[in-house]
Amino acid sequence: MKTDFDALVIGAGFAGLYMLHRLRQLGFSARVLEAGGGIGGTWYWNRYPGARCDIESLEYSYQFSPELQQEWRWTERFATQSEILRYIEHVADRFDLRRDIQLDTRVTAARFDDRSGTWEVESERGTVTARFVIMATGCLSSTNVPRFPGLDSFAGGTYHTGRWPHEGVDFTGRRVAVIGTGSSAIQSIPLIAAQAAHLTVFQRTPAYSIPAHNGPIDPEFLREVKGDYAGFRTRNAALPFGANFPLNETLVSQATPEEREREYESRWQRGGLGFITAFGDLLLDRDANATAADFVRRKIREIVKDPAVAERLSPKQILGCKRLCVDSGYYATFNRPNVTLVDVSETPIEAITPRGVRVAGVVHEVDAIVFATGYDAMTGALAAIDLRGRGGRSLREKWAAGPRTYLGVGTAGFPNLFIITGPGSPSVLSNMVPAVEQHANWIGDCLAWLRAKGLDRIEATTAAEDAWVDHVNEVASLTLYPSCNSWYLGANVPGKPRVFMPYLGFPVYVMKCDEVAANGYEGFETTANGWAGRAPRRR
Ligand code: N01
Repeated sequence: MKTDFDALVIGAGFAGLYMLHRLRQLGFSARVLEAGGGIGGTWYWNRYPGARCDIESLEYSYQFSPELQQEWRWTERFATQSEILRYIEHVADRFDLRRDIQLDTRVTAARFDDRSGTWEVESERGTVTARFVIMATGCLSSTNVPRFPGLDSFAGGTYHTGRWPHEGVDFTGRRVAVIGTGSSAIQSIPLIAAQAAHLTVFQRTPAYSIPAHNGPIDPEFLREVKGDYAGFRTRNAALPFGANFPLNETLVSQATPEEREREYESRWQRGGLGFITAFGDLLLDRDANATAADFVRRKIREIVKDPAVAERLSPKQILGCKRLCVDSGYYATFNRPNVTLVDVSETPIEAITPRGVRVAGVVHEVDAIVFATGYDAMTGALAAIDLRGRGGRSLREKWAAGPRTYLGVGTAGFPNLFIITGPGSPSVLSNMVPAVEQHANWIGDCLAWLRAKGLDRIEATTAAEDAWVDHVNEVASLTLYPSCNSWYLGANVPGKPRVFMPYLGFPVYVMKCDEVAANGYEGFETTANGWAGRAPRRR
């Protein structure tokens, strides 16, 4: 059956844009459907004060075009949201992507037609058909706003960090509540505190945060990277998180207390997420982890003047078990006279009232509430679409007890459906941009292979999927990751099954994907339907 496009890509963030480019290069016809009024995904929506990336700009960027890498000039070590969005807009223009992107088009459903082996994708704007559907819907795009009783009764303004008004919000002279203390809160709190009359932070779990020490990119480092960008990328891809976090393989027990202190201090001074690779066993051994956690708690006590507040800000869980945060002046913000920290770990938020936030019978009066309450991570955006595979099977139902994928890229029962950085792939435990490029390249190669072989249907087998899910769980169980209530486990969303979703180990994962491809897409079943044989379109 003839379809409107060879492939439909859902989402125009980093993943969708590059997928479109790759599909075009391979001669496939494609269209991107995007819910937002602009491109950029995360960087289109997350405009809260202080929003920036906590992976360094030189590596949180595409590598598919050496010219682009050389030309683009990042101004800061950690780029702001607006600079990243400018970069994405530039990429869209430079590679002429916009003509195949349809904005303001929220996909509501997609159905696989068994007979024709094609997909029908539905949005408010009608139905489009394609042989393949590629979900580039993002890992952290479906916002989580807890259902606090009385939420709708609040008289002031409410904002979620991930849906920030484009015109910005002026908090001058206002009393503001921030609920949550994850990465988004930690970035926005210092700026909101500097502007608002008063800021009340509602903290359920304190987070470990490492200073960013952000600033202009060191010109010498920039020269070095640009002198051998490909080498820089290759070296980073070989590291466990696929990012330039220098790996010290020494175990904590092999270092003296002085050596440990020196290592932690130098990582703290360097700033950023590389703190987590200070020793080889920080995410494997509780005692080892405790030494790093103690170091950060000491830093918090040094920065925060009121010992009681410092104690409340000090996390107790395993360091790195919830995603590590990176900040600019977060802990010091609690020294300001206009900032109050309310601990809601033992006494949860009871309700939102017309005038504020009620905890333990006390209403904290505010004029605005910022929900920095995170996302229905990894599965939320997929579950928001009524995806129906073979025989009308629903993805929501299939994943009711937790997501099941093969390599995070395919799922049994859903032929010709690909997921970019889906659950079961390194995704959020890696540098996202190289991770999406790796997936988009792999998917593009797979489609080209199918075409060359005269095949037009591909589906992960249940056996391969079962083995992969077991493997993902087994790897996670060897680490300390499952030990706390993180969004990696879905633990932040009430009722969500507790399953560790990302795959740990970017380099091993890439090898596995390459091996699967080299072995004729081992673990996938392929068939021919009739589309095959058409001459590839070249642009
Ligand atoms: O969300 P989060 P986020 N009552 O889930 C709290 C990426 N990111 O938007 O920990 C009270 O981390 C919740 O408490 P608890 C990054 O991967 C990247 O900050 O569940 N509190 C937590 O404190 C990050 O990890 C950048 O106990 C409630 C907070 O809300 C991910 O996005 C920047 C609550 C949510 O924290 C998500 O970060 C920003 C309730 N009922 C984000 N429900 C970069 O720099 C939830 N909370 C790249």
